[in-house]
Amino acid sequence: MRKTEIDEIKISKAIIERYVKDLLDATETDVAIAGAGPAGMTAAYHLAKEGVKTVIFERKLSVGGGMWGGGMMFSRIVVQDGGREILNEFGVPSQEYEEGYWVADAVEAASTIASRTIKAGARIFNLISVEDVMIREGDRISGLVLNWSAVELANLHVDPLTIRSKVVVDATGHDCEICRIVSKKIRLKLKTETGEVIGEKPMWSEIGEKEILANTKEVYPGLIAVGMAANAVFGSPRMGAIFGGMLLSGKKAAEIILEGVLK
Ligand code: 48F
Repeated sequence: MRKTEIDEIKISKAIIERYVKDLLDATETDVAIAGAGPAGMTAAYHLAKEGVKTVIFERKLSVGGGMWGGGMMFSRIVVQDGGREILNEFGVPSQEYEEGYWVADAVEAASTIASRTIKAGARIFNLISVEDVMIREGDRISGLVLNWSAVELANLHVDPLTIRSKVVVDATGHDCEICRIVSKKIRLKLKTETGEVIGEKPMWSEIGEKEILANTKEVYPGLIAVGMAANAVFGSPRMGAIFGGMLLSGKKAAEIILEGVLK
């Protein structure tokens, strides 16, 4: 075994240098995703697996979004047959409760999906919030404007930095924050019925899960909505602690990007 003296300065330099190297590398990427919930991570996994340079920025300390807590802090999630296939792909075990209702451990699901996403080659930066978008080429989202979440939390007046990407994915969940930013700054231009964020409807799991795949699409040139953000921007219901739609939506977003925008 190598005998190494522990030097605090070396530790600091190692952390700073490696982090900055990775962050610099992320300043020009194929796909930039806001939010590391189940939908954002599933999209990133399927993109990275195909060799697409993919970066996720997550506001919180932890990744996994609303998955950890299952339903009302009972940390189990339910998926249907289609969602189970994706859990299987990730290597997350599930048990059939009743026909078509598969139950998985929320902590195992969130941690495994995160691990597989990173191992597939996607980079996740936690503690960074997306506060704006960059628009170029006549009207196309072409990057994200970032700041430390600590800056946001402390309400400090600190200017952000920007990264460039060919495609941006709004995976921010119920608040569909990126769509709201675009809607606020460029009025009546989203590809929704009203041109604005319609907002999610009350709980209806059946319809919410059905509509999420149709809602997973380009909502503004260069901006794809995924997961709960897709239902929120297009005005579909929420669905509660059933997560199949989130996983399927993430996979569909990756397919749209692979087949369309990046071709
Ligand atoms: O909320 P979240 O888990 O979204 P999702 O992947 O899944 C939704 C389900 O969890 C649940 C549901 C199931 O039926 O309805 O709600 O669509 O994950 C969204 C992530 O985005 C982060 C947020 O912290 C969370 O981890 N986030 C939100 N806004 C920003 C952000 C932002 N502006 N910048 C960076 N991260």
